[in-house]
Amino acid sequence: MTYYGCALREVETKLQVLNDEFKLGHDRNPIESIKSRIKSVESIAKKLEKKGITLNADSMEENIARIENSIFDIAGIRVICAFPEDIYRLAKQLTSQDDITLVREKDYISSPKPNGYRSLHLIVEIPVFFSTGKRPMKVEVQFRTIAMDFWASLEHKMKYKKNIRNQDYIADELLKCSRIISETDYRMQEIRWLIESADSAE
Ligand code: 0O2
Repeated sequence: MTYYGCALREVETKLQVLNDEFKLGHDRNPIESIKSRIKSVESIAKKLEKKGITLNADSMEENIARIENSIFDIAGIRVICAFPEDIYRLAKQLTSQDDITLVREKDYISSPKPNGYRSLHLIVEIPVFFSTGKRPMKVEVQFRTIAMDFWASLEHKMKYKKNIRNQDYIADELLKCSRIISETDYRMQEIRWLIESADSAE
């Protein structure tokens, strides 16, 4: 877990550098906030169970390798951006750095989940230098806009509520809201372009 904490800090610093650099040239921050978390042991155990992976009680090293090869989001960073274009630019700038390897990409913005969930998920691998040597570590980076984050947080809370009445109606409303939110994100982006082009014409 300590190793994963170190990997999180490395990736978070890279994102903060990109944010500061963009602010210099464009006078605005593309990143609204960054949240990091290490998956709890209980959540790791649940995910292993869901994937049907059992651990071997004899060998600790074998178990760690099994976990690391099947769960890629033990270290997770959520990057909340102002606009959709910021998400894709930051993702490209991060993954094109030569010490970062892109392991997997799931674009739930261009192809949202059937329930309306939208986010860009990257699994990246970064080398972390310890006294014993270099260790490649995987980190999941989730990029989403403020509006997508608002939707995902509410939907996540509701998922854990038991015995909800009108489940179908709620699911339908969530899907509709997800579409409205996406449309608003792109309209706000266009408004920003209009303001910027008016600025440069002055
Ligand atoms: P937590 O508590 O957020 O960590 P895989 O990594 O491929 O084995 P999966 O689930 O296929 O597993 O990965 P995927 O699709 O990249 O999604 C993983 C994470 O995305 C989830 O982590 C959630 O954080 C988020 N997510 C995915 N789908 C939804 C959704 O429909 N609603 C919301 N609110 N969040 C979603 P965990 O491990 O489920 O939980």
